[in-house]
Amino acid sequence: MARPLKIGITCYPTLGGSGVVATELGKLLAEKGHEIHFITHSIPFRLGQFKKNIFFHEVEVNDYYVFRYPPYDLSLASKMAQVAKMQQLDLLHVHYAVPHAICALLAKQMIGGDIKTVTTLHGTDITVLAQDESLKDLIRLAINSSDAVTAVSQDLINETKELLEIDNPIDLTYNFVDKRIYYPRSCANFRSDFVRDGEKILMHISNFRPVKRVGDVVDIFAKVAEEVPSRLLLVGEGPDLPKIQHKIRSMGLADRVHFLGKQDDVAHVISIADLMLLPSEKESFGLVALEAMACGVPTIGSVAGGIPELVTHGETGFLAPIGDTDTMAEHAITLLRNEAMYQKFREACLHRARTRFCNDLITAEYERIYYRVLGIEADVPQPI
Ligand code: GMT
Repeated sequence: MARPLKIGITCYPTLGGSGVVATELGKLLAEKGHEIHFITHSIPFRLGQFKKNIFFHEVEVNDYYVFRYPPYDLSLASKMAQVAKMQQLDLLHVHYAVPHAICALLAKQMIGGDIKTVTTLHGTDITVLAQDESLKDLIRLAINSSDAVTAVSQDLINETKELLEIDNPIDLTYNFVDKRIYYPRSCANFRSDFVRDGEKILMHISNFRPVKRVGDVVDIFAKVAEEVPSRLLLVGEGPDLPKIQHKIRSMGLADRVHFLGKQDDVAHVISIADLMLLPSEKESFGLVALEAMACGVPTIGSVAGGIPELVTHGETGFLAPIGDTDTMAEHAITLLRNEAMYQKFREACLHRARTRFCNDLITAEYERIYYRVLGIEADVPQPI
């Protein structure tokens, strides 16, 4: 086995799937003996308690009075360079291109090029930000300057190559869940807080941004609730929440919809659901659908972005064109009414999450990429 590595990880530590994936990856790599240095503006919220091989370096921003906007990006780049030098890092792995990949490039230049950089694209850094002409060239530069670039779905790779005219190879590394955390939890008590007499639970978890189309979630639920006694649980917070609350009231659904706000223990919360709804407009991967899959909960969603690579239509869930809430509701009703079919889907979900998207497999894929860019011969064993 090759020597353990010293890796700097930068991500958005306090929000979103990209921060979750980056933090969980760091924890898993540390368990495997690598030394992990998080270089972020605050402690990643999923980091948990003190762990061996994990270090945290806080980026402090200089807010001198002449600055209208304190230069976080410059402080980050300089912290990356400082930590890389002091800790003799082998590489910097940045999650989300903007601004992290550019900061990594700057850091590399500051220390004279003696470090490798890996950039993981997560979705909106390409599908939203790279559409902005003022950022496009910068993102292209960041990608072309990285020693390796990974993306969380084939769809995101295709979109990145097309939009930014990138010819360099991009590695496909799907997101993953830790099978020691994401599995069906027993939750009878918690479930009975929301439902009675065999009612079903439909759930949606997101940051309530327009791309999530939470209005469609409500429309799907309204159609399902006409046919199957059910409740809708909404988890998370975000800009569209007031609009959604208003929609729910005006459709007379208020007594059947529950708002849970932000939740930390996602595996427990998801385990009480019968179906996950993900009708997004854009979704490079859809981590929440994977978390649901690992807890045995099928997803009803749209065919946006990378969702079809994750959710197998007719096996681990059902997909329909974006905005086609009638078809999504029909699929949900079919599945909820047919117990044998539901159990088959549930088994398929558990199997797929444990085999194709498990932590051991994806962590090994990242390790192979690290050793490759460092030019180190390494035989990272393929997990069984
Ligand atoms: O979904 C979001 O708006 C948050 C965003 C993020 O940066 O955390 O999520 C993106 O990255 C996740 C982790 O790779 C993916 O699972 C999400 O699909 C992706 N979101 C979009 O593409 C909209």
